[in-house]
Amino acid sequence: MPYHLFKVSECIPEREKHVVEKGKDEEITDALPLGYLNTIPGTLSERGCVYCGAKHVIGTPMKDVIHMSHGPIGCTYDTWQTKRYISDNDNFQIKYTFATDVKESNVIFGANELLKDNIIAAFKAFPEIKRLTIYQTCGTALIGDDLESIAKEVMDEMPEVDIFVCNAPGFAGPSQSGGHHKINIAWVENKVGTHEPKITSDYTINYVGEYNIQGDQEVMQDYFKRMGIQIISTFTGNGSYDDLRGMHRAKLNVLECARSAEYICNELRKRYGIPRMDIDGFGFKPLSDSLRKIGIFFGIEERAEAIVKEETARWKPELDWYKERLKGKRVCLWPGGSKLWHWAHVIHEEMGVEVVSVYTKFGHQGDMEKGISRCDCEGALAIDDPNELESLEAMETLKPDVIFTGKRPGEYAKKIGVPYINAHAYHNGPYKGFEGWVRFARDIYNAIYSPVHELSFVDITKDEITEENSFVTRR
Ligand code: CFM
Repeated sequence: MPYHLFKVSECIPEREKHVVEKGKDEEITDALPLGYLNTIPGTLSERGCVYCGAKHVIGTPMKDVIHMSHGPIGCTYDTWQTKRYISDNDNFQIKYTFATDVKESNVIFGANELLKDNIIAAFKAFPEIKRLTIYQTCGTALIGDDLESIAKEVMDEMPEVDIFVCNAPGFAGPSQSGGHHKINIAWVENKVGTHEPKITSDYTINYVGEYNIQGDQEVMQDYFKRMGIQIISTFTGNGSYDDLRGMHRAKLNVLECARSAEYICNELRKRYGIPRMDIDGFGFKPLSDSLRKIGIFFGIEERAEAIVKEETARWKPELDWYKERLKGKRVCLWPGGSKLWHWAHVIHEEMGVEVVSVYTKFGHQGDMEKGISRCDCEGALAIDDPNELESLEAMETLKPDVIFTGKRPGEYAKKIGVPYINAHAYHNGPYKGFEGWVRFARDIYNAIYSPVHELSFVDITKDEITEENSFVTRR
């Protein structure tokens, strides 16, 4: 049912349609908040732009590549050393960031030459790297710079290098989700099929929609290897540019984040007949079922079963220890896209917490539908594309014990005494895999039970914590 709570909706009435309360006996589809529409001007959305989705979510986790942003330096600068998609290539892709640093005069006279000079300079500075990606930004898209022709010129002059062009300027859609789509299609269109991988197993997969956040990919890769499966490529965490050009040779696409990467799976199915299998590396039950499914596909179920048995025996007792202590704790589950439905049910089931609110920054309506259906708590608040005021008001009303969200909402949650877990880049991840799931439970436990939160919302130089001024003790 629609939920009229937010102060914001008094001045921006359209926002009201973006918030609902999970009702009793209600058809989920009748009760969805509006989702994945253009951001309403003036609401101060927390979404990322299309360029961000293309480059900073999907492009740059590729590990053996110079990733060049063609635009003003600010578009890429704040990712320098801040992203957490690590790699086994000495983290080259997060250690360095490259931009053409477009200035006013370039906007007037064009920046094609500037781009070419920068590409050549970057290859000279890192002679061991032979692959490069270029990302269009708003500014250079508006002045009409021709990235493809520059890439071609350089490749003609330097035959040992390969360049990928991504035309996904910030304004080209409602959020980062538009950029996911654009880079998926551009990669399959321009690069898949241009490199032949070496096949070493009968069981070959592409591991798709996995970004190696704090090592997720490496944890999952270990299970696949133990099953005798060859990973032709990972799209794109810890992934290699040339491996990703060979995606057409895999027998199965194993898809983790459908929100960001279902497009390339669907294209690979159409163009090369490779089936798509959706899996889930979060949580004991979803992960066990996923490994079994892959096992069944290749006729090697017993190998999956052996891993499930071994890992469950090793990690389940620890998970249960945390579950005992997290039972009934109230959680606001506020991620970006697909973690909403990957987590909504399983954190309740396996960690005992109650999800009192779900939100998504840029998820499509289907993501919200799955999120609400899997959320077990009657009356949970579902919010699409929230802003700071709405989030604050929701927290004041719901009084969660912890929120799972990003750095920006996380920081203001802390100010009102609500502990936060970084749902995007994690605290002490990886969170995927059996071992990762226990790490997640441990981080939640540490967040909730840390005494520091009792000090974070009062002026400790003046005030003493009392029943009245303590948000924590008030609960
Ligand atoms: Fe997929 Fe992601 Fe997510 Fe996403 Fe993201 Fe992310 Fe996310 Mo941050 S690809 S939709 S655009 S699972 S960066 S690794 S954590 S918002 S919920």
